Amino acid sequence: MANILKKLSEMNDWISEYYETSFKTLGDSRGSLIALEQFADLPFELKRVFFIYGTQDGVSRGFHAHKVLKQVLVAVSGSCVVDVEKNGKRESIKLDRPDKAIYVAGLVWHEMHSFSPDCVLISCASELYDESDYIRSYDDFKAYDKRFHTGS
Ligand code: T46
Repeated sequence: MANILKKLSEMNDWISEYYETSFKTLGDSRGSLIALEQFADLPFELKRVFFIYGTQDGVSRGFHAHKVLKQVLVAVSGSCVVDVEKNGKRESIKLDRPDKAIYVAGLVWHEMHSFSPDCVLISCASELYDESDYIRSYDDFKAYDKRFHTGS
């Protein structure tokens, strides 16, 4: 475990975090357009895009952290709330505009809830799908998070 944590720590050293971000909207009389380019708007090489939609009323999703994967989440339609937790601090961020997003690095616990019926939540991700990158146990996440921050 120590070796894995050292590697994760090195890989995530300056990006192991989350933050709100916004995209430049290109618009004219016809309407709006947002373009996302890797490295410019997404702080990583883009390897996968997936979207969540048709979420049933009262459903919450997520409940995991990733070891390595980084992603940018944006509700291109409707709204939802993303709870993020890192280093013992938990925050709720509402995504309700196509130009508002959250960057979520590895080792950040995240839960999504309060989906509006028309919500389409898009994730631009830095990795291909790999179940072994998921930390789905909250207790395991707390152990990773504690060791990541204390180094022990
Ligand atoms: C994340 C949040 C924001 C695949 O086979 N390929 C994929 O690319 C994805 C994303 C999922 N799956 C499978 C894995 C599960 O059997 O689809 C099923 C549902 O995935 P999951 O329960 O992980 O969905 P969420 O909404 O809890 O989490 C998803 C992403 O999996 C995750 O990476 O960060 O959205």
